[in-house]
Amino acid sequence: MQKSTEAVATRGSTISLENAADFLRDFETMSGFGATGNGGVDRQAASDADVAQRRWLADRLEAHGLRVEYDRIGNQFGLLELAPGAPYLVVGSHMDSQPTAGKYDGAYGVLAAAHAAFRLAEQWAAEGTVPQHNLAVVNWFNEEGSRFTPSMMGSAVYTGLLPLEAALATQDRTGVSVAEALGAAGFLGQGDGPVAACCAEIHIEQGRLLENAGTTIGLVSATWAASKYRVVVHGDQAHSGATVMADRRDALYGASLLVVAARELADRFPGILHTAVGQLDVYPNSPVVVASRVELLLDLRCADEAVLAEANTLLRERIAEIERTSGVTIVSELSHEWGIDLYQPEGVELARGVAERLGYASGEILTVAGHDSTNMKGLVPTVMLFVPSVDGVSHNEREYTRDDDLVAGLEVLTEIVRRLAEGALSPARSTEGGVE
Ligand code: HGY
Ligand code: MN
Ligand code: MN
Repeated sequence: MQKSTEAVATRGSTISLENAADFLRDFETMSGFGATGNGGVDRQAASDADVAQRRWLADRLEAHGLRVEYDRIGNQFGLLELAPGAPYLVVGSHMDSQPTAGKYDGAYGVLAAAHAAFRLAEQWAAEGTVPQHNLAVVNWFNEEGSRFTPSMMGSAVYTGLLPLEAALATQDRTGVSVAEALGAAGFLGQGDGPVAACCAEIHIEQGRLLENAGTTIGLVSATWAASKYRVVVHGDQAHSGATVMADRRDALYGASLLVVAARELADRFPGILHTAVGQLDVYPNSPVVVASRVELLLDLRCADEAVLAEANTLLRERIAEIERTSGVTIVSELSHEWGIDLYQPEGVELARGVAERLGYASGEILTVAGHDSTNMKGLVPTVMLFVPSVDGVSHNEREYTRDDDLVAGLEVLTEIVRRLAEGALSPARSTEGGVE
């Protein structure tokens, strides 16, 4: 059900017309950072555009009384501390983007979290309410993993899934490390960041299920599993004309067979296995030379862990076959993986109840993409929400979500943040301040 921004903003909810307009104005400003001119953005982690947008966000957070700090891996937090010493509801997403990508992916969730905090700070002050948890609006560092791999880096370090030293030492393709990039921008903080009691994230779906179902709010119940490989195909440099075919060990030919093999795997398990090779570097990449080395990143996503295991086995078998037939040597390293872990069902039910009370059609959905909440749900109770993506387009300048849906998501997130901060998913705090 699509409701106009007017309808959202006037029906006794936490979002007034003015709030909606304020949010959309901020979103317009935010979309100017790294704007590509075709409606998209290019603001990769710790790039000049990412630095500029982070500084803009810090100003907006401080203007609303939130204290801004950065942890050891550059995660940016806006802290609203109303209950001294209490743990935090960490709510937000990421502002970094893929190259020439969409302006909604991640950024929407950070701004919605900030505006939810702005609204609730006002309301709690007016009511004299001290919530059980403090609020930490978060802009996770390097969720996209385009400049520095792996993806979801900042939340992986925060949750202990990735060692800090390894993350800081990671270099981009020009040899600049995460530590150098963050240090130069002044975002290399101290400490581990706020202690989390629970987490929430809202994000565009990046698929077409919500749009097809006419559903406004996606209640994310689990993540598709993922296996991501870094592969190096080794061949032998040779003259592309003079060298007879039988003498060639063509690394680009071997890599090409692997790209096709990945796609054929997806065709073998239609609808539940997605595969792609998104990055490929050829050496020496010269017109009259047979390539001696190709490095590529191969990505498998699957709705069934047994099928993913079978696909990984089939992939290994195909790699061995390609080595035999093309004379290359293929070295593959599983560089990032996660399973089909559930989001806490009580969080899904909380979100369902809020969406229903606010009059939005909602439905359970799996996320195929990974998110920072993918990491956080293993640490604390986490609620993950989607709003529709028009035509399911994402990681593309044509990425688009309607204003009405953005504001609807903001309204639902604000109410969920209120309930989580007031202890909806946490053990009740006893009057002596302990936990019953
Ligand atoms: O890897 C992912 O799915 C996310 O987009 N970083
Ligand atoms: Mn994202
Ligand atoms: Mn993304």
